[in-house]
Amino acid sequence: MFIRASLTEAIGTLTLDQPAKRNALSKALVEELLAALADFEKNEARVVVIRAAADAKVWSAGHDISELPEARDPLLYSDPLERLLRAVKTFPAPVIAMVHGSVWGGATDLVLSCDLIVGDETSSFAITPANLGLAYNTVGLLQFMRRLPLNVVKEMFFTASPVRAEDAEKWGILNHLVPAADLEGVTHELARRIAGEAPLVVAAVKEQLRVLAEADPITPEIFERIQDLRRRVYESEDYREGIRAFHEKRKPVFRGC
Ligand code: YXS
Repeated sequence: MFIRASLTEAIGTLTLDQPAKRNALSKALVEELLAALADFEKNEARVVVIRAAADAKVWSAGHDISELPEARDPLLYSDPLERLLRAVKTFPAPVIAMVHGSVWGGATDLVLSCDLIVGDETSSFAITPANLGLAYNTVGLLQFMRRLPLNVVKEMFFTASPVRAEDAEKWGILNHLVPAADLEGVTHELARRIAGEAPLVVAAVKEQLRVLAEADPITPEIFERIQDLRRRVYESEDYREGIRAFHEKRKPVFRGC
């Protein structure tokens, strides 16, 4: 088991707990999260909290790099991480990310796909395709564009640097930045408050906001241009170098080809 799941007073809690791989979102860990979310839906959870174990320094290291395919689109619609992001966005109740520790890559997309985010002073958020030579996907870019100012999105993607907690609050990644000692209390108070509201209204408003926010008309030409741009990246030697460098635990040398 790579996660722990519990449901108390209509509040579901998912705890990422695979410290040996820094809670990397592997297919196996994601399948457990998806199964737990399905169980929460069946048992009519009114709020879900996603968190890491209390002593984790890394909330999640993002996509499991050892599972990233080479020389083809690394983030297909059917990719486990993409399936998880859609499950969180369509879950019929609010999902709160409770963040203690650093968040990397696709895990930052997961946190931004949650409905509310509460972090403490140890929280940081990085999106790292530029570290790997990886072609990020359109749904993911749109998720960032909807949640953050464009200049902030560009700085995060162009630098792949972690956004520290105070900037995460300033830029709107966090709903609330609280001291680590208060993180669990504040998050659960928020969850309890939501769980006490009319669940049909909360579920309908969440889904209405999702379908309205995702109503992006993309013309066929835009679609094909994006595919062309991404194919050049994921078929590049730089992408292969990025993956190789991670496995060899060294800094990649990107040559722009
Ligand atoms: O060497 P062992 O077997 O002990 O395993 C090491 C790492 O290989 C493993 N690990 C990971 N395995 C698969 N996928 C990962 N993302 C991943 N991250 C870590 O966990 C063991 C401990 O790692 P170590 O020694 O580096 O831990 P640390 O405490 O010194 O450093 C923690 C991190 C998170 C700062 C460091 O592990 C790190 O930088 N990890 C990679 C973070 C990252 O770049 N994630 C992006 C993944 S790609 C993704 O999410 C998107 C597709 S995108 O690229 O677009 O953002």
